[in-house]
Amino acid sequence: MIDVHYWPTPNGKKVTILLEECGLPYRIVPCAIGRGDQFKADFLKISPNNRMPAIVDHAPADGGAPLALFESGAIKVVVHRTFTLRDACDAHRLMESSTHVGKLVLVVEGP
Ligand SMILES: N[C@@H](CCC(=O)N[C@@H](CS)C(=O)NCC(=O)O)C(=O)O
Repeated sequence: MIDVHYWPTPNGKKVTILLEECGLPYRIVPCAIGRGDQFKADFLKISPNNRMPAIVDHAPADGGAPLALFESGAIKVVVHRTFTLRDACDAHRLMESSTHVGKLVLVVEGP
């Protein structure tokens, strides 16, 4: 199950809309940006630029350790690839390569 650290803004909805469209299961973890949840230490481990949305996959398909990813563009790449490839993919390689996509998107789009 994927946790989506979320608040109902356009950037948050980009991710949940795609998850809904793909029919992939997920759980919402509220990240109330108005009260400063994005600055909490546990959240900054997931999203070091203190922005939501971010995701944590607690049970990757390859059975490995939990995986975290930030930046809506990178998350959408993972959701799309997961939907396309389902269990045929290596979850760790997918997330690790998408972390680099996330950094690229951060540089291109800004925080
Ligand atoms: N480029 C980021 C932008 C995310 C973003 O700006 N999130 C805002 C809400 S829409 C946020 O978490 N703001 C908290 C803050 O600025 O402290 C993405 O697409 O994920």
